[in-house]
Amino acid sequence: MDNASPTRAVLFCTPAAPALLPAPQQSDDTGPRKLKRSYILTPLSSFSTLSSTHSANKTQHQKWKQPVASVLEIGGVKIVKDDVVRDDPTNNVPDTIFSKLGVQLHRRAQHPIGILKNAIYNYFDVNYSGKFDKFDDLCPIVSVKQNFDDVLVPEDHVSRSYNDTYYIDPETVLRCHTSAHQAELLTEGHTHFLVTGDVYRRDSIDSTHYPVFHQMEGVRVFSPAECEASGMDATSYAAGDLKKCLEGLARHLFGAVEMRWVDSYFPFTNPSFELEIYFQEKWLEVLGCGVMEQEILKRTGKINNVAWAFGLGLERLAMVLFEIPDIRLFWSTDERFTSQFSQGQLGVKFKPFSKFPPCYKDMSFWINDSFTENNLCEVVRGIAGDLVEEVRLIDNFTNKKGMTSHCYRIAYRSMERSLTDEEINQLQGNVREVAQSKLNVVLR
Ligand code: FA5
Ligand code: MG
Repeated sequence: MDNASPTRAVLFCTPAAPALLPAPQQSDDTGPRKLKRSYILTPLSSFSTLSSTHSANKTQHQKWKQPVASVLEIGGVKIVKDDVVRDDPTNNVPDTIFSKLGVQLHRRAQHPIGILKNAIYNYFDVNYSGKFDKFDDLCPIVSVKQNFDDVLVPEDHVSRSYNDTYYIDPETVLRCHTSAHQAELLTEGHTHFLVTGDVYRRDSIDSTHYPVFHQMEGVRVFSPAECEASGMDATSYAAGDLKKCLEGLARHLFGAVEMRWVDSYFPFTNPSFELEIYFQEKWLEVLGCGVMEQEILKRTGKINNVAWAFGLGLERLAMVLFEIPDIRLFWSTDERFTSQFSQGQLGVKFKPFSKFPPCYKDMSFWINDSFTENNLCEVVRGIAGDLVEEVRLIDNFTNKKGMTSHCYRIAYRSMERSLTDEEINQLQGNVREVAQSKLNVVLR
């Protein structure tokens, strides 16, 4: 999964091996942050009550929130809010996340995510003469089996924890990747397909991470005859074809751009790779991919085949393509953002309409064994919504008594207006209060 996320990095990432570029520099996603965490594997009670009582949006900042309907329909499935957001220890879906269900930015032809999706579809249509079946309306509520078991994610894998994934109940989650649909589509007999959808993760907060984002999954199954005709070993053939396909896609989208392949690890592919693009002076991970594990093919009735699969991070690609500096902007309904993009237009570069200064607030506290950064981020998002730009650990020490202190720097910034001191102090006050009461940390 995304190795930028400290929670997932430990299991999903192996050291970098550059292919397209020499002299790898450390990517933003592979820094020391990945080592600093311990994980809780038990359910946390829902933060939904936090977000409703302390939300900044409840006061004067309605603009930042999409309206929350209580019944939605996605792909013909009716979704009732009370079934998704419940005050129950096995449910950790907050209101703020429910409000994103059904928005489907990827199905809006004028939105950067929709424009990008269509450009990728176009690449596949042209290069594979319409062979790839496309799905972009599959329901994001999936079973634990679909999301994890079917793609061979081990029972004790960190991504299954309540700290990383939004659970509706112990058997049902908001999909954390579009790979959740691989097995069902293979079983239905599809051999070339693209699945686009919104995915959900409890994650850190910064300009390239958001708890809801969009992925596009691609799968291509080769017949035994195709592999034989290549004269190569089947896995090398599929891996070579995969890289060629994705490098072609990158050229189609970006023309010349600095990129590099990095060896990686996913439970569902072997070998596995990630592609990084140089953006805003850092290496940005934009996709994961690899040769599908035989076991997945076997279980779906394909015994003599080889396949490749990839999962693209659409926001990350769109940030590079349109020069969008902050991932929160994708959710902006401000006309100064939305009016800059039109259907089919790939060459547009986003013009920042204003740059308001960030306001930083530090917060130090003694942690306990169950403290996690994702839980803190969930508290901060529940209170400040999209007014929070970044939550960063800036100091960490353990005293002689074995007590560990963390200091987090929270950056507040609206992309649309100036925030008043009073407003920020109130947000920070709420964050401190709720961190203390819900996370049981001891403020210093
Ligand atoms: C996966 O989700 C795999 N399912 C991808 C895959 C599919 C691998 C098929 C092999 C075969 P990962 O967690 O790395 O991998 O996420 C894929 C991409 O999603 C990342 O490269 C990144 O571009 C994007 N991404 C991950 N987390 C976030 C986030 N919080 N916000 C925005 N984009 C994200
Ligand atoms: Mg990754």
